[in-house]
Amino acid sequence: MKLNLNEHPHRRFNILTGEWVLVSPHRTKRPWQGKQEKTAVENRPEYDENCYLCPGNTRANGEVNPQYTSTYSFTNDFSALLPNTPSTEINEGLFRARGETGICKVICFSPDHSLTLSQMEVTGIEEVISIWQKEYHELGAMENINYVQIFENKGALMGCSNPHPHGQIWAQVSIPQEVQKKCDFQLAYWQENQRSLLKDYLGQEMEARERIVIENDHFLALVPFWAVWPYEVMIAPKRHLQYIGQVSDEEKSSFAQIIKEVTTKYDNLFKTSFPYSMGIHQSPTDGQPHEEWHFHMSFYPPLLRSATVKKFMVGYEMFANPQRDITAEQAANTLRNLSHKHYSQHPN
Ligand code: H2U
Repeated sequence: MKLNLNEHPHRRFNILTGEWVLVSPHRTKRPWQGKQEKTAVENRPEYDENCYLCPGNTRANGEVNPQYTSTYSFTNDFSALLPNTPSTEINEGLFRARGETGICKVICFSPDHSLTLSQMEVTGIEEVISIWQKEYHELGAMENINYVQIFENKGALMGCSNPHPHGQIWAQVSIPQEVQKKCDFQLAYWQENQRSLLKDYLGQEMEARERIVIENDHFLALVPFWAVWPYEVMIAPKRHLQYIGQVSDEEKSSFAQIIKEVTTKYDNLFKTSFPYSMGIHQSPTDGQPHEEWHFHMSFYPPLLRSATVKKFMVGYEMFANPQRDITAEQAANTLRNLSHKHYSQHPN
């Protein structure tokens, strides 16, 4: 019997990490008697005098933010990584540890407290991309910074501490393990084929056209074949770019546009300010050429069925490997068919 990816339980391979996800499409009809949470209706002011990130306000450590009018970055007052940590090792039998140096920054996307990426103008998102480029360049040029991780936690559900539109950057001497996996798989493919693994994958997706959510002149947004989170999306450039600094001004506009459209579709899916963790994976800043790298941005959103019902990574996922019910193709189809106009402006 031929395997039918819409019916039969199967495993899918993540070509970037070497990990597998169990897909159980036959379970999508199972009854739900789980937790139902209440949706909080958010109506935020443009300025909040109690927000640590609004322009002109005093932060938790007593520093005052400038009256910034576009984006603003500062060193995290409670940084998880510090620049002056001893880089020595401890090897005591089976107890191993190593000092880790790094720098953590907070990036305010806009002075307007009420906005999220989906509600910002495309030109405002272009400014966010510009500050990511600048920070990647400046931090990456520093001694002992071999990787620059740009990310955003959005929504209280993801542990975000403040609704003001912002993200973070953690830059450090080690290459984090998620990134290292992608380094290894992309390098192996590059050495074997002299081509980019992710660019070849995007080519195959453009032929299949089953998982593409949005395509514009320079970027694709798709639900990866191996997606773990129900509505996971990857945004990647069509051109083989190793890092965000190589995005041209023309491409930046396409990038900003596709970020706005993906986040708008997300909000429209369950008519809520959609929570997610977003991260950009790109070439390390360790001085190596890294031609194998193809940069990409991934959104991992926890919601499954509604604004209140989320997917839990528990049980089998914790002890065996990730599992999903709705297929990547079903999720892509749902997202593709959603409006690219924000529901708050079109209540019906
Ligand atoms: P999250 O919302 O993703 O937690 O990010 C907010 C970061 O902002 C968090 O890491 C920092 C926190 O340490 N922060 C400051 O650096 N100064 C402040 O006054 C408040 C929050």
